[in-house]
Amino acid sequence: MNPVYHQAKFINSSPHIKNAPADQGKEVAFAGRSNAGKSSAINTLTRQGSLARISKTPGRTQMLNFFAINDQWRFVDLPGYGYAKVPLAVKKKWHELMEHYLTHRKSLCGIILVMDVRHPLTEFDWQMVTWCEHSGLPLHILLTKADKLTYGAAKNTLLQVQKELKDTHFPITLQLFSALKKNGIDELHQALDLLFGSDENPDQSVTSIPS
Ligand SMILES: Nc1nc2c(ncn2[C@@H]2O[C@H](COP(=O)(O)OP(=O)(O)O)[C@@H](O)[C@H]2O)c(=O)[nH]1
Ligand SMILES: [Mg+2]
Repeated sequence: MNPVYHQAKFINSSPHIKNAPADQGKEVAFAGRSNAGKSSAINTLTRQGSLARISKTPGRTQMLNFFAINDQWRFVDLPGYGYAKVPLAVKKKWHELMEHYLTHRKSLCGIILVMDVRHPLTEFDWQMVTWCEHSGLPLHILLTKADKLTYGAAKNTLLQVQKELKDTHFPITLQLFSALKKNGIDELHQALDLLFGSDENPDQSVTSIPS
């Protein structure tokens, strides 16, 4: 467990990259289909019940939601994708926004791809895997809602997904997760520590500031 993630604070929401926080330090992005469980995963890993708004209406939140962990590290909750009822124009806009964000954001240091364990590796998930592969971005996959399956079935899915990704040529790690049962938090914290590329935590290097 890394308590640094518990201090995450909301910065802002924006439909454009131009309102994003300054492109410095390091940023980890949470991507995945609408309703996959991105916001719930952020709330669970930060131990903050309503930090990222949990939407019951899929496809509603076409926003980049930024959170500060400390003055160097951020999360961004990316707009969901793959919701069939979204009009074509919205899908096109989403595609442009994502492409722009993923190719231009210098502080982006890794992606957490959130998938519902019952529906892994959709066409959109593969697109994200391909984008990461092209840009050499490390990827960690969360197979969430693991509570919806028996442990054996969830484990089988994990192995199956691992097998399907074996031919990709960049670092991918994956795990089971449940926001409901709060399972997999330690593993997720460790994956985030690796994505942020540091066991040296900027906060821990400052012991105390004399007054
Ligand atoms: N059973 C279960 N439901 C979950 C889990 N994570 C999210 N959900 C539910 O799935 C729905 C979508 O979650 P949300 O976090 O808003 O997904 P997002 O659109 O990817 O941000 C909500 O109704 C959540 O309560 C989980 O681990 N287990
Ligand atoms: Mg959400």
